Amino acid sequence: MTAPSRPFPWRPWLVAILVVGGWTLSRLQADRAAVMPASGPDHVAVSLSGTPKVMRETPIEVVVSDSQGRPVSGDRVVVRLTMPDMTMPENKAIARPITDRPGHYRATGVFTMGGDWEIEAIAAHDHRPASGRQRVTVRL
Ligand SMILES: [Cu+2]
Repeated sequence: MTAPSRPFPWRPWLVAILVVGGWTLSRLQADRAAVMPASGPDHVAVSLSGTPKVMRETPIEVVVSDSQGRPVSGDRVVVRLTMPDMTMPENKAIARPITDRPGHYRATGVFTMGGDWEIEAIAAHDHRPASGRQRVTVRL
């Protein structure tokens, strides 16, 4: 007499597949997180030299550094000029790297009217964007 044929034990196999699959998925996600450089929240400092005047080209200097204070070169840096108290047409400028000064960028902005402005510099590259702001009052 032959032993009664037992059905194939699916259940342990299913459990094993789910466990291995879940582990693989979590590994993939960990790898993806590792690809993003852990440069921390970068520091973006905005400064003006001198007092800006309406409708004059104004040099705006931006310094980008990482969480350890080291200069970050090779970023794409955009400067946005807005007025906190009103809606204005878009006013943007690209900040270009300053030769021989790592982490330093310079843009030329034009404040189109007198009043309180905010300068925001956004730096991005292979890290998540970081930004810095500076308020300034522009006189006629
Ligand atoms: Cu305005």
